[in-house]
Amino acid sequence: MLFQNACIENDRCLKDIRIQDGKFKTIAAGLKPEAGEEAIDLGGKLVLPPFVESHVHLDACLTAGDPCWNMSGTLFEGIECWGKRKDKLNAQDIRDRVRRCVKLYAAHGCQFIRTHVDVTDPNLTAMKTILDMKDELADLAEIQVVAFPQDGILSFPNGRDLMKEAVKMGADVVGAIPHYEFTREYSVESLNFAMKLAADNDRLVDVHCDEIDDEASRGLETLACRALEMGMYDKVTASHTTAMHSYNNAYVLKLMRLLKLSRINFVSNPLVNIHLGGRADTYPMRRGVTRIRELTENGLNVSFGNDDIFDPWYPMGNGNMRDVVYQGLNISHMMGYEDICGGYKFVTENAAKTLHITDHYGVQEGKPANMIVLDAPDYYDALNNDSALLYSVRAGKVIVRGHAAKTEVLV
Ligand code: 17E
Ligand code: FE2
Repeated sequence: MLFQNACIENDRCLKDIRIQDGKFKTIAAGLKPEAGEEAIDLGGKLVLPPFVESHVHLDACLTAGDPCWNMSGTLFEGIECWGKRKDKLNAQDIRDRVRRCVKLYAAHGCQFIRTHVDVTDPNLTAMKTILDMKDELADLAEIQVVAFPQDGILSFPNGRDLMKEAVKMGADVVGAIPHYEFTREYSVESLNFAMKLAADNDRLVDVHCDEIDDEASRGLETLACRALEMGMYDKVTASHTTAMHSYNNAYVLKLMRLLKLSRINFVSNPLVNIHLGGRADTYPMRRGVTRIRELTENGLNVSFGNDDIFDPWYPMGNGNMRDVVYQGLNISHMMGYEDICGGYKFVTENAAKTLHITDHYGVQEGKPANMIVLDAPDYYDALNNDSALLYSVRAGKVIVRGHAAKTEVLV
């Protein structure tokens, strides 16, 4: 199969992409279809590697309002609502919602998903079910599962054992939630526990870290310090880090040295962080989004996630990665020309680094033929117009075919 005249990642020198046996065979200018080869002329449309969702809670997806709506818009009321919904979880309910949600992502060109799954459930129903679904969803997306202790590791009965059990069952990544533990001591101990569990079992780490507008929430320094001392480096990810928005600059100056040495990844969830953040403020009202620009300028790897798709924490979401980029760039004052053109990297290569999938990710010869085509000449235009997805190709097969939206002005 041959895709002709592709603008690969904003490159104005158009290329042709030959796919064979599920892989990118040749990427070069001037390729001609061979006898019997299907050819599609893209006419200069934008080709990107597929989008990567680096942070979402699939176990809770599509449950907003069931059994109650989050009226205050706080993280804590979200956790309360989810606690009530958790009682009703069963395998069929999870399977239906997760499949629908992964299809929503697929329809928007997303083929790789890291999902946090709550393990503060003595039955581990969601963990079992979602691990079980990985194979059957593989045609649509590669799913990576985080053992996420929503109610805490030390602050929840048998929290440590549930984490260990989830890892034994096959969770790919170890989570933690230091800012939600009962005490600062528990917070530190929970991070030590999570890091050791990951190191002992050769797993990645992704912590819900300091997701609170409390400038005294300092889980991040502990996490980064352990990542450095244990040589875990970029196997470790700090999600949210919204407290960093409220840290004083003198502290951030000192902290940045450790962060750079630690080489950990960051995930920001711009839509959800601004929605849940600042809820205890009057005016001025904080944004509650981590220091995306500063981290990026210091060479740290930052990606963006949706966090929620229509659930107790966020009442919207349809799997469109464009929205998180648009919101993320706006909130973090990254609206310079170059920032906008390169904005897709927050949901492509940066996220791929966080998930440790770069060995099989990217539009490059020899790699699995996974790519998307957007109805735009470049990413600036795609972002501004929320351009339609024309194709999503996975393992050399077109799995989604889209069409340009058409509106006519009649006067
Ligand atoms: N749980 C949590 O602790 N924080 C979040 N942002 C979500 C769930 C979505
Ligand atoms: Fe989250």
